[in-house]
Amino acid sequence: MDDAKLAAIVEAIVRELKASGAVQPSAPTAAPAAWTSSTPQTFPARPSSFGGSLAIDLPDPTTPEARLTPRVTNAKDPNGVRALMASTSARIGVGRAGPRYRTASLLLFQGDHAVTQDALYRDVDQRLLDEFNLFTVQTKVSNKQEYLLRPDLGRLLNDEAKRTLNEKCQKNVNVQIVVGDGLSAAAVEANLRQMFPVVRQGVQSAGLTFGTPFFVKYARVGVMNDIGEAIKPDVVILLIGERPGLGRAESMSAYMGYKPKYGDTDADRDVVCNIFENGGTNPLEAGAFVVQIAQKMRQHQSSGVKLKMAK
Ligand code: B12
Repeated sequence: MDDAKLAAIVEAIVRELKASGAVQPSAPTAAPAAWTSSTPQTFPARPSSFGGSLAIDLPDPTTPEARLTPRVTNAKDPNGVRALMASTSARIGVGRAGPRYRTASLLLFQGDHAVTQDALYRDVDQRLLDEFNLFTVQTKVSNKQEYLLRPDLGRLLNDEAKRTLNEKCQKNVNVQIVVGDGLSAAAVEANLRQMFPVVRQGVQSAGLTFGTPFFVKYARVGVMNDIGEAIKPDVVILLIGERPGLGRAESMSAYMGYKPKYGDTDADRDVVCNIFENGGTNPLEAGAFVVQIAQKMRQHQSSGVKLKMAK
């Protein structure tokens, strides 16, 4: 369906909703105050691309206040419920409406799900890649849909990528850093700026050679093998977006391997995971940590399970 048809359908639905009184056309109002479950409000109208403006009589379920509002009715210890909710990102204290979720819980769930979809389907901002002079090569995947359906293709560089790496990259380096989109563009955007310079500086001040960095589009972890074969580095560090959790899209991992080659599996790799600020592995610390691991890999000439056995 093309955009014009879609717009016409949406416009018709909006007209119907307005006619039925389900949504009210209105002029913009002041910004909403903090929301609590007991204070129904009308929210400022957003300009609509269909002419006029809409006010949907629902509070934003994703604000910190809304997230931490207990939905349990008649709790014996309301403050206790609040404290428990504040102590975890798990969805607790959601209460119920009969056998179902309350509308606010359902909307929050859907809002968080949308965040994960955005992170997954979006491309990493080209300006960020330019900032670090990362040129792009691609796996054998040709679009996002295929990326999701064919993880095997995301583990293989396409022929052009192999030629490009051969032309542009320094070979036989001590440490090769690679950035991959993986399952979250948001994760790369949230952490690369902090982590990349720490790794580069750490590698260089350890007296090791730092390979020509690049970006792999539609990357899976296993693509490290092809990279190892193409560049022959001692250690590959692949910074890649992790599968987003509900509402948490900015978590990045550093997967690492010693002299990765065809046939290597995850048993030959190590991972520093959950890299994000405020609650995860801080990206600056993660940068220093992966340099240490790279040094250990070189020292013991192994990675993954073999490295664990060697230590
Ligand atoms: C999906 C997932 C899996 C899936 C992978 C299936 C698949 N083909 O995608 C399954 C369920 C098989 C799995 C298994 C394991 N996993 Co896992 N997994 C994850 C998860 C939720 C997301 C990973 C991701 O997004 N990767 C990025 C995408 C782009 O990679 P991908 O190419 O699509 O998939 C590869 C990686 O996910 C990799 N992988 C997955 N888990 C692990 C663990 C290790 C140690 C390594 C080296 C690789 C690896 O395997 C996939 C195939 O190559 C993370 C959580 C997180 N916060 O990252 C945990 C996570 C990475 N897994 C973890 C662990 C411990 C394991 C197991 C060792 C558990 C066990 N005791 O059996 C096994 C090891 C499996 C292996 N491959 O050797 C830990 C790693 C902790 C650490 N720092 O060592 C994490 C961080 C979860 C956690 N918080 O504890 N895992």
